[in-house]
Amino acid sequence: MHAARRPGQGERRVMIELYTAATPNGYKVSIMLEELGLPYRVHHLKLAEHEQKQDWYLQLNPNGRIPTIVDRDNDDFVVFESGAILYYLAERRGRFLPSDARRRSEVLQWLMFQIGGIGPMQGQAHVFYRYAPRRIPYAIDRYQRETRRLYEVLDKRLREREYLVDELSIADFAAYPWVRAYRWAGVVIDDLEYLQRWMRVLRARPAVQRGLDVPVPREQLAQRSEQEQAELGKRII
Ligand SMILES: N[C@@H](CCC(=O)N[C@@H](CS)C(=O)NCC(=O)O)C(=O)O
Repeated sequence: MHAARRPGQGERRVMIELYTAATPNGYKVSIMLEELGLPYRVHHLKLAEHEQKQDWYLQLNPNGRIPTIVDRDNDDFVVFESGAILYYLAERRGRFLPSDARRRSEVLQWLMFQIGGIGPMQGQAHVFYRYAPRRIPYAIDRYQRETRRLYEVLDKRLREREYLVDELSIADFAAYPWVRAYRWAGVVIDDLEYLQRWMRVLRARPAVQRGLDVPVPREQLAQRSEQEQAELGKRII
């Protein structure tokens, strides 16, 4: 329900301001907002132009990265760090985070597995495989192998479950935008049958589809060649 995209349809009151870009950490939050059906306004930060390092933004997010939200319905409360944002929104709306203490802990375990594992490792795979000024085979191999190992942990977990923790949760929304970028990391998943099934289930959700079009429609992103995409990445880091 992303207010900025629907100017002609009678402005809905904005509840959440979302500062984001077309990256996995950004998609986690746009997917969550679409799943919740909350009215939000998108602020697209041009990472390659380092808008995320400007003073006004650092006051919202001292880490100078996306995503960040401002909750207009909670005295303009600011939340940064994608995992903390997912958790905050889940608590506020009472969705995608079970109330039962053990289930809730399981969701947090898998959420943190993504935040502390898949994100950093796959992020470095992207850097060394796509953006580094010189090719360092040890680094490429190290981060691709670690990303693949983490995917195998997910695959094993998903063998007996449709979602990471029985019901769809913020743990799925956190992991999916990263895993779907496996090709960009140069990781092969052909034999990870359960991981692929889980990706198909998530991809089939209309709200996930809408979330992936924020802040730039995917058809527009698809017009960029791999080389153009890599050039943009190089300017960010
Ligand atoms: N731990 C942070 C990581 C955020 C992050 O690394 N965001 C990237 C995009 S996916 C970014 O803003 N990069 C711009 C930069 O490094 O300046 C989170 O989960 O929110």
